[in-house]
Amino acid sequence: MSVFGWVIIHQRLGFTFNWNFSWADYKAGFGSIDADFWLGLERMHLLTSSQPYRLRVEMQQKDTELWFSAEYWSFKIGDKYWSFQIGDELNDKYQLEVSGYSGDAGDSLQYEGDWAGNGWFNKYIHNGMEFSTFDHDNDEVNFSCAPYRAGGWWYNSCQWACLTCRANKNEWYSTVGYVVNSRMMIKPQ
Ligand SMILES: [Ca+2]
Repeated sequence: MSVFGWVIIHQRLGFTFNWNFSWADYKAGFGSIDADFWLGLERMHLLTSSQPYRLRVEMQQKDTELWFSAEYWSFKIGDKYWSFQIGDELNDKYQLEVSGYSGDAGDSLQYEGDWAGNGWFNKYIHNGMEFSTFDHDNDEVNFSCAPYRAGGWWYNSCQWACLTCRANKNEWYSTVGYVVNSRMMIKPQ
């Protein structure tokens, strides 16, 4: 579904939906467009590898119910080997590539800091991460983030932002914090 050229790729309405789906489900998509929804990684990849897309993320802060947004001028799913034109599920695990942030939500997909003071710089950057689900661990820690967070996502170690995680891990940590409702949408540049 698209609204004024924006294609909805993710929608979350509260905490009743269980996002803990398999790799095959995240690949194919699930849910319904008027409720909780995931377009599917393969379609995201096919769209964003056919022409340049931008990404808009809208999220409602849990405590205040205020809405915030983040836009990325460039958004691609899976093009690690694009120059060889074989980028796909098999080779790049639906790797996330975003750049060109603007907005009032904070750039939580590219947080490079060391919030815990333990030297874990760059351990929370989602940009460049492969996708992980409970049955496909492609994250950067020695355990598996997805089953622990109860949702598939582009985890690093594990996350600074996640919009498919269980209630007390569903967050856009820079500026917004915990998120109750969210949408991700893309549009050709
Ligand atoms: Ca792991």
